[in-house]
Amino acid sequence: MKKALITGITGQDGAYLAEFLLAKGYEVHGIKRRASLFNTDRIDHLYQDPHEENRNLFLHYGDLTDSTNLIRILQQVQPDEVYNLAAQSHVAVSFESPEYTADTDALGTLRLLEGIRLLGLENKSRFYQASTSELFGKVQEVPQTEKTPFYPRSPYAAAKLYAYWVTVNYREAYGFYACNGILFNHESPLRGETFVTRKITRALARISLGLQDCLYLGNLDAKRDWGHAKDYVRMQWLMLQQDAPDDFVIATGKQYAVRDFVNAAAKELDLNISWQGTGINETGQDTKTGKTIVAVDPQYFRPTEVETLLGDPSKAMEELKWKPEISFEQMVSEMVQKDLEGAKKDHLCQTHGFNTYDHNE
Ligand code: NDP
Ligand code: GDR
Repeated sequence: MKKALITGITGQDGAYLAEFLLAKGYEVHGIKRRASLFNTDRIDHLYQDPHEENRNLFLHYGDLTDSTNLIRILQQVQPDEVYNLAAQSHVAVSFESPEYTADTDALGTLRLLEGIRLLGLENKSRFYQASTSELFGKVQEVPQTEKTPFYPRSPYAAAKLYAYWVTVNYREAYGFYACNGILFNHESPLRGETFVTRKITRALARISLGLQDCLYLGNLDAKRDWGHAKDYVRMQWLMLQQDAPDDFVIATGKQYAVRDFVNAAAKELDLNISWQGTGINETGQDTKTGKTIVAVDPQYFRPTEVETLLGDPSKAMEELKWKPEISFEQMVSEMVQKDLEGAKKDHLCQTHGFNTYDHNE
């Protein structure tokens, strides 16, 4: 039975990847940060009681900023595959916490690689690094491929740039089987609530039931190549199953603006939005009620923005025989329907006199 170690198992990709690997018969080990709450919502359906026999999912407390515990876990698990998904992954937050972002996303990657090397596991443990389209930042070429030059535009992207290159370096210097997946944005109902897609689907579902008045967003013109997380974790595994390690762009090759995403999510809820104004004065009205349900709030603008990203996944398609199976429309629909379920529960509580609380971030 193969053993996989996933950092960031409590995150969106970690949850999908754990499910995927368990279905393939892996013994899965995940690193989870100590928090004051359980914080395992995304993997609770996979959880197995520690007293159960024949368990195949194990959680270990740890943190990418603590090399001693990373080394201990690596030594204990002796993984065949390490998926480094843990990160302070929010671009806007990285401007607020740049040092922590660098410590986790850049040095955290180094700590893991060095741990593998110190333990002499470089010939055993294949390594996947969660690299990102944010590396392209201020894009130098359209569409972006594995050969497009990088130009990071945030402390997050700069930290991930270090992680990208140190992964390449350990491959070249010490013969690691180490790969970078340069993944473009990927979403799902498990996406964190403060990323733009999930923020939109949650808010519009709540607005459709009268639980919220308005959705406040930043740059509506930003364009992204959005895929589904389920399709992308399959690719993370595929990269570690080849004869030789390499780096791959994973994308859909299609691009939409944030405004397009809002329109697609609204359509799924039978809402129709008419847009007026431009820039910070742009608003979206519900055509049935005339009420403003989308507005721009400049607090969501970033000091430096990545305006447009569009990936070319040809290499992955040709060499790994990968192609995305879930369309943009299917993904939006799945996210909206899941958030509508949650909103309906809140609505039911409220109509029976119970308070529910929500964040509008
Ligand atoms: P999430 O933000 O959903 O999950 C991040 C995970 O990392 C969580 O489990 C989080 O734990 C954990 N984590 C954060 N800081 C630390 C730390 N210091 N030590 C240990 N664990 C930590 O991200 P995604 O699942 O969306 O993304 C997975 C990876 O892929 C990330 O590295 C991200 O940067 C990268 N990526 C994501 C893309 C996307 O579109 N989703 C695209 C390209 C790259 P906790 O639950 O406790 O917060
Ligand atoms: P991104 O994702 O920065 O691309 O990073 P996010 O969803 O946060 O932003 C996408 C674009 O939407 C614009 N935007 C807003 N973003 C947020 N979060 N909230 C808003 O209100 C809002 N309004 C407009 C942003 O300015 C941006 O242009 C994600 C993360 O998962 C990274 O970890 C990953 O590396 C990249 O995708 C690829």
